[in-house]
Amino acid sequence: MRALRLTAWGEPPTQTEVERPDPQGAEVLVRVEATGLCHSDLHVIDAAPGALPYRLPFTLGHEVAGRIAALGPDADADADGVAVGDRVVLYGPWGCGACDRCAAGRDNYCDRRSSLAWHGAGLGRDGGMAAYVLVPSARHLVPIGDLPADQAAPLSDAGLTSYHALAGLRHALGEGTTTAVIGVGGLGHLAVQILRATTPSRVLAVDVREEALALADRSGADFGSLMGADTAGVLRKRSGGAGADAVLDFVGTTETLELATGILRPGGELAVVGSGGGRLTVSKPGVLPPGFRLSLPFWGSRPELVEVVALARSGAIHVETEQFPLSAAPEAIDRLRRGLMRGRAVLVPG
Ligand code: FEH
Ligand code: ZN
Ligand code: ZN
Repeated sequence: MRALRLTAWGEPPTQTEVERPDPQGAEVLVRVEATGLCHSDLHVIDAAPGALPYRLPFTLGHEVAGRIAALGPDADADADGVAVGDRVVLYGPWGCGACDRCAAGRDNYCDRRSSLAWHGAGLGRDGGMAAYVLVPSARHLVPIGDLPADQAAPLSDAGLTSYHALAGLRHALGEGTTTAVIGVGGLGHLAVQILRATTPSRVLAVDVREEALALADRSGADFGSLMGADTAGVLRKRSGGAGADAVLDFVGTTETLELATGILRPGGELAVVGSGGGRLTVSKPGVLPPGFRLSLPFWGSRPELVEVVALARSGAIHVETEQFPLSAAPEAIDRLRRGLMRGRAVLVPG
C-alpha cells in the first residue's frame, strides 16, 4: 500500500510502498477513509535529528477515521464495543498502556510519556496517511456510526484538543461571561462551535485573516476582530468593560500571549493550546491580572473523544475542511505552512 512516510529528519515525507500490516495479538487493522493534517505534522517534519524520540521511518497521520478491516486473534472487540466493519475514529495519543492515566484512557498524560519512543499514531508509530493503519488495541477506537470520515477524523485531534482545553475552564463560562478565541483555524473554529453548543458564554474571535473571521462568524462567534494595535481595547469593550473571563490561545506566540493577558479579567482563565513558542513572564508583583490561572492543555482523553463524537453526531459541530487526495499531501503541507488553509486539511487515501 502507498504511505506518506518520514524517512529522514529535516527532509520532506515521501510517498512509499509498504506492506499492508497484518494485525497480531490485540491489534486492530483499520482501513483509512480520511486523515487530518495538523500543524504538529509540520513540527515533526521540520524536527532536527534528536529533537524527537521517534525512530525513523514511520508513516505520518495522527487524526484518522476509517473502517475496521481485521482484528488480531487477541483483540477484545466486545469489551471495547467494536467489530469488523465498524466505522471508527482513532484515539490518537498512545501511552504506555499500563499506568493509571492510560488505564483511564488519558494516554495524553501518560506517566511514562518521557520514556516512550512515540506519542501515538503518526507520531513515532505508523499513522493514518496510508490505506491502512494498525492500532495497538481496540481501546484506541471510538465508533462514529455514519459520520462522514472528513467530519470524523478532525474530531480526534482538532476537536478533542479544543474540547479538552475548554473542559478545564467550564467554571468560568457561565451566564454573562465572555470567552476570547485567538486563532480561528482547524482547532479554533471547532472551539467556537463547542463553546456555542455547551456554554452560554459570549464568544469573541481574533485572527489575522478576514476569511478566518468569516469562519468564526459561520461557527457562531458573537464578534470577530482582526489582530491589531487596538485589539485589546476593542475586545475589552465587547466584553462589557470587565475583560474576558476566559481566553483560548490557539496560536501561542508572545504577541498573542500579551493580547490574552491584556484582555483577561482578574481571576480569569488562560488556556494556551497553540505551539507558537511564545513567552510570558510570570512574576509577583507584576503586570498580569491578579488571580488569573494558566493551563497548557495537551490533546485529550478517550472519554472526552466519545463526548466530542456525540456532539458531532448531534449536529452541534461541523468541521470546515479542505480535502486533498493523499497523493497531493505535498500541496496540502505547503498550503498549511503558508497559512492558506481554511479550516482543517483532510487527506483521503486513493
Ligand atoms: C501531537 C503530538 C505532539 C505535539 C502536539 C500534538 C498535537 O497535534 C496533538 O493535539
Ligand atoms: Zn495534531
Ligand atoms: Zn501510560
